[in-house]
Amino acid sequence: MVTKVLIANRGEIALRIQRACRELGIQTVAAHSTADADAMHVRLADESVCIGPPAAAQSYLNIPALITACEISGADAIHPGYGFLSENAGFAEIVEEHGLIFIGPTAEHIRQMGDKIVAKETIAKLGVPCVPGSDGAVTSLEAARRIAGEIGYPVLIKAAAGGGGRGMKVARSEAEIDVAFGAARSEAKAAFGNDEVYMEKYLSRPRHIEIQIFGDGRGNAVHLGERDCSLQRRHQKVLEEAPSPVIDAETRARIGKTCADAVAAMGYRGAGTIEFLYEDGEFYFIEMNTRLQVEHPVTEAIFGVDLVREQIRVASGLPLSFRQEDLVVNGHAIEARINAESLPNFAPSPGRITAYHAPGGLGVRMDSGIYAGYSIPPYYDSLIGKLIVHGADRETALNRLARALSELVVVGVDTTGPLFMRLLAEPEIRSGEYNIHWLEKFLER
Ligand code: MV4
Repeated sequence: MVTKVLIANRGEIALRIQRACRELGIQTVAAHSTADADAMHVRLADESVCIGPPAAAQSYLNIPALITACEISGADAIHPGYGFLSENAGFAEIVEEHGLIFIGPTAEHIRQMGDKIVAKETIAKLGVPCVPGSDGAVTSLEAARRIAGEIGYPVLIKAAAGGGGRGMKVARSEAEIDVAFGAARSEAKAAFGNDEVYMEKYLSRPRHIEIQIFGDGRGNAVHLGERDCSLQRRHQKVLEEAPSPVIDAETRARIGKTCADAVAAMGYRGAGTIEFLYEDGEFYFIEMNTRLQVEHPVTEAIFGVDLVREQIRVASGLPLSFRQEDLVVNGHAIEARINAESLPNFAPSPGRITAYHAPGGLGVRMDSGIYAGYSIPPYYDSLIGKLIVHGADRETALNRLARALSELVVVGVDTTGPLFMRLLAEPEIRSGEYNIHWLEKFLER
């Protein structure tokens, strides 16, 4: 087992990783920027090392500083959390070249899934259903027009280096293909320095359903069901739940097995998420994420497992502590992302928190690094906490979320907390009848 983990992240996820380490008897090192010297995870860590100034490029993304911090502190492993360097194959490679353990998949698997064309080709070959589309990259307007004609309009042009919705363009008819293709390529070039694009049939009203998988790196893998992450705004998830209101046990077992078998065949190590669009009862693969995700706690709640613990175990060469047959869904969980943002525009709201009270009680988990007197720095993501509720069924979880929200107090900055009370009053949220466009339409009214 690793003995000392350097946490190359901040905020609630740094604290989350630290908690798993402490329960395993592993020492922790908080690598932090100057802006995060007062952060809760830094205060609670066994050791801390300042790795640079506030700008992420000079601190949380500063690879030499992180490697040096391991050398100074004697850390033998790095947990990257999510965002920052978590899906940077070059970083994973450098970590290993320095004799350290990267708590995540191999650099090769990260690289493979980072290229969305390679990812789709790899995953399709392993029997996972994909969105109909181009066979690889689309390199000319003529090819784009021909392929769009074959798959049928509307089509979506996506960046190979993309993900998370950047560099995507819809063409609703042949008249739009020229502009869409050109715009997708130039946006991709500007955003990623790579203008390679591919094409898919555009699904007009899908849900976003993702399957949590876990591999031991030795050809064994399990799935931990799905999360429904359809409630998003500008490609930022707002509320996630598990299980999905529209997936039954038989469907979960079938798509779950397809995913687990695929990643087992790859020899995948660690946590991963296979993202699907789900429309008219069919799953269509879109991307695979090779990191721990923000919304992992809803999966932890319904399966009663600690995913960070498992990440550390498999990175240390230990087997997974559960088998597929041990993984049984228990009840329903919902996560509400609490961002320091002002409604209705979701404008960042950094500043000093003067008072804070976290909700608690049965089935309530608040993952946050904030405290009364803490100043939220303006340099990073606005996520300041995640409120996760768990209950025997969806109705219980929804009511528990309302109850927990009524206890949450954050004074000094605005948060997205009040949004969830309004969402919980919506009949389509109560019934689970929403898709990826529902939230943005709701926010327009
Ligand atoms: C799609 C799609 C419709 N059809 N692909 C957006 C982010 C990226 N991960 C994939 N995305 C989409 N891909 C096809 N073929 C619609 C989206 C999409 C979306 C997906 C998930 C959650 C929210 C979304 C919001 C807008 C568009």
